Amino acid sequence: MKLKIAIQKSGRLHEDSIKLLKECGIDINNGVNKLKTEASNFPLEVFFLRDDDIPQYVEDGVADIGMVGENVVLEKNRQVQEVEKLGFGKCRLSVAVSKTVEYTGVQDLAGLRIATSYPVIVEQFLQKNNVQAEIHEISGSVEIAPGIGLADAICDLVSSGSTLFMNGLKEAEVILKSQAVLIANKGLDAAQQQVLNKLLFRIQAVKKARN
Ligand code: PRT
Ligand code: ZN
Repeated sequence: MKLKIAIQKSGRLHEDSIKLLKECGIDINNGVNKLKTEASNFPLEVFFLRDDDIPQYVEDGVADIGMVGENVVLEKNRQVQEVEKLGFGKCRLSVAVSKTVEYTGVQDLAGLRIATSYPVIVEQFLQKNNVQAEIHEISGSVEIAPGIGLADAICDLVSSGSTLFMNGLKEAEVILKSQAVLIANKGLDAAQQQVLNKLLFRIQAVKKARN
């Protein structure tokens, strides 16, 4: 039996995911454009996927576990369990407004058009705060929406803040602090759970050594 893990195929989490597995002593040869590969010294099969697809694959059991941003896990709202925070891919999901407007609090968002790729999380945030606003779902380049008149505010991932700054925006509300997490299918059998525990033990040791 091999445990199947899904990691990002390319993008911001790809290298850190591979690096973590390597530091766990797991040898994987990740040739370019490969869809999957096997570890040579650990019962692990690695699938390379788009991050957005990882929660569903793990819910469906196509993959048993996965490494993905907490922001994606919450947005996709799939039935998976979060097993461990991985300490990389750290960012904030924040609402930003034009730097020229005075922002005093969440009620200032009432009636605004908010552009985001995270409609589910933003909707939950607005409801929790009893604010009525219009959510415009767009899939990329969210930060240019206010500048072209498409929205009054945005909600997007922020790390250094330089993208917001370059687009004349400022961070108004932090909705979520996110990092990469290890998620698992909820119905793992005993053998799968045993391999997961072994992997988890190593991940925790790597995390400890990094601190
Ligand atoms: O192709 P695929 O669908 O797999 O990848 P993707 O393009 O959807 O995601 P990718 O690779 O951009 O990001 C993967 C994950 O990295 C995200 O889901 C987050 O969990 C995490 N992460 C950490 C970030 C950032 N930091 C980040 N800064 N994801 C995106 N950004 C973007 C942000 O959207 C904005 O455009 O970087 C820009 C802001 O950065 P600063 O430094 O200018 O603030
Ligand atoms: Zn994605």
